[in-house]
Amino acid sequence: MNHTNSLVIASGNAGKIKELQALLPNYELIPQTQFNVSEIEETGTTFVENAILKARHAARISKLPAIADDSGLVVAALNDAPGIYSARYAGLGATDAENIAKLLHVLEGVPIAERHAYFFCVLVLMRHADDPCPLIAQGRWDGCILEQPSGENGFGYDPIFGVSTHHCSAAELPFEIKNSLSHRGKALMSLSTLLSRI
Ligand code: ITT
Repeated sequence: MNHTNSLVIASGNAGKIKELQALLPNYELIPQTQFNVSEIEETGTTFVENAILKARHAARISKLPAIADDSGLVVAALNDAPGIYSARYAGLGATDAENIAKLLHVLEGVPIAERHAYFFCVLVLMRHADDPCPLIAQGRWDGCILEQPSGENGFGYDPIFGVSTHHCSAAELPFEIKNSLSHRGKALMSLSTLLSRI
């Protein structure tokens, strides 16, 4: 296989991989499983640390440039939880539905005016495992936590993330519209600027 313009994507999340591939049409994103890269424990305390851990691990094992996405939902009324623990909010291996149910439960009775939240995404691109200058980009998408899930598109917390500009949930947005508004789309724009400089 010719690996020019190929990047190993250090993720096991199919929703993320689909969005990132659409946002990076000039690159072929190769899932890390094709190189037998196992999921690494996310021991960092910030999105940046965890994204670096994931990208470095994938680059080390695949011996190719790797890109990682660490992202999550930050809820003001919950002291910024679930944050970096978004994927495992309802426990290790929790499904999206279980994470959503837990979040709705802990926010029960909290009025809409106090349900502000934002998605945050950090993308890290490492040219090799010992890259001393990884490219790091971030993006944020502000919204609120709805009282009930709505919509079928997207993944994760999309059904309960209210998009005030479009008066719907993120899961009701068409794929391209979500990518044009989202934390991931914004991080990718910023990463593309960094890439164009090297
Ligand atoms: P990888 O580490 O393998 O990439 P992961 O799902 O464990 O997959 P994270 O640790 O970065 O990834 O956790 C991100 C979680 O945040 C994800 O599982 C969703 O629950 C949530 N999330 C991130 N971006 C989202 C989006 O665009 N829409 C909905 N939920 C999102």
